[in-house]
Amino acid sequence: MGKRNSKLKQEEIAELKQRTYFNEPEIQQWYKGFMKDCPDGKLTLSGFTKIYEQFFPFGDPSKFAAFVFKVFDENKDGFIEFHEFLRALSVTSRGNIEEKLEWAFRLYDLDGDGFITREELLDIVDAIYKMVGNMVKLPPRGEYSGEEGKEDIRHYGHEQG
Ligand SMILES: [Ca+2]
Ligand SMILES: [Ca+2]
Repeated sequence: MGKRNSKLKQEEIAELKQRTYFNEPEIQQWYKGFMKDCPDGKLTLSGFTKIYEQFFPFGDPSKFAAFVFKVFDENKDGFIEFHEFLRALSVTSRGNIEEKLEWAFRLYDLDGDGFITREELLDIVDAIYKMVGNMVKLPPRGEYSGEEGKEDIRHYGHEQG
């Protein structure tokens, strides 16, 4: 039957155990899932973005997904290989506070120069807003004022007219 050999080698498992907080059954489990979604062992940016789209169906997560993709893709070859995937997962889910902060810093430091500038921060906030923007409910009528409210009313008017 299946042509492809989708088993991890023993030395790969040993290395992953050393470099992540996962044990062997967990590594095998994640590997199975990863290879199911990416049979060639490489997750592309568009595949990665699709995962985000499942979680944020009402927003546009493509910009944010591209930023996160860059942090996952440690060797910068344009793909997330399984070991990169698992390491990022390990840090973000089980890493200690320093590891998590370092990971977040790499995400926010978009050009990787070791500093987070105001522009980079704004870019991230913009990406997050695009991703979740449409899920954020407006406060009840009367509590908001200004342009946003007017904008909504105008759109409503157009739809009705
Ligand atoms: Ca890579
Ligand atoms: Ca920077």
